[in-house]
Amino acid sequence: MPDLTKLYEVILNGDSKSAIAITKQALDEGANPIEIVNQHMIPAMDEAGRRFECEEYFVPELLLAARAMKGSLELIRPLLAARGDKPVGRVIIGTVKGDLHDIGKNLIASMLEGGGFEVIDLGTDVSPEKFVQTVRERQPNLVCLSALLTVTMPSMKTTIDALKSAGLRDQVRVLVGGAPVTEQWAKEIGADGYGSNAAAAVPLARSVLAK
Ligand code: B12
Repeated sequence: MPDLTKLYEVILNGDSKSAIAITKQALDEGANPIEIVNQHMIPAMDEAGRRFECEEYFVPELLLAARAMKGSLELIRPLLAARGDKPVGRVIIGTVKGDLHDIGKNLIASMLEGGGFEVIDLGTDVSPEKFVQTVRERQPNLVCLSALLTVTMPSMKTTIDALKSAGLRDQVRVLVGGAPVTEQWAKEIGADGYGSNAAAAVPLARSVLAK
């Protein structure tokens, strides 16, 4: 088994090539994909964020770290998303308007796919109008909104309000998440649930749909 603490270091240093090589070797040798993500990859991104806050890192370093993380995740995603035939529900997911962060959103999408959901991923910087249009066209059971910036959190409320104005709010459950998002915020904006991490996403999605 490769030294996975090295994965943390190479992601933090933005070394995609090494990140992919270590991840591949670890998976080949039977490492648990979720543990690789939670114990080594996410802590590396948290440290990159801390350094950014202290002005030790700037946007280029964040971008390199994100690229290294995404390279590793490409290998892990198919393992999270392996599922059976019959979808248990349809989900529309996206990062809200103004926000370009998609690593966490992609992880949630993979976990939901792995949990048997059909996932329609609208990407990043998704306008309320786009969510409304897709809900109308695709009739999902669940809408998942992600935001990583305090300044884009209000876009979650705007999106929920747009679903209400379009008369679609009663047809779907809405889940919200992302580093600055809280349970309290979810209640304030009228979401049906809040999840703090990828592991919580599937049980949360199932439980809100069962209500
Ligand atoms: C990587 C990164 C970037 C990359 C993003 C690349 C990409 N493709 O995603 C780049 C370089 C582009 C970037 C840009 C910026 N960033 Co940035 N970024 C980060 C960083 C370091 C990591 C984010 C990440 O990927 N984490 C790992 C993933 C796995 O975690 P996650 O996203 O939180 O997701 C998990 C949970 O939150 C949850 N979840 C997420 N979504 C959802 C949805 C649902 C429904 C559920 C249930 C759960 C859920 O589950 C996920 C998995 O466990 C964070 C710091 C941090 N620690 O968060 C800063 C951070 C978010 N960025 C920040 C800032 C300020 C910016 C910029 C404004 C910088 C600038 N001056 O340009 C720009 C904004 C660009 C924009 N318009 O969006 C600040 C935000 C501060 C704030 N409170 O608003 C942070 C916190 C850094 C800091 N400490 O200051 N960034």
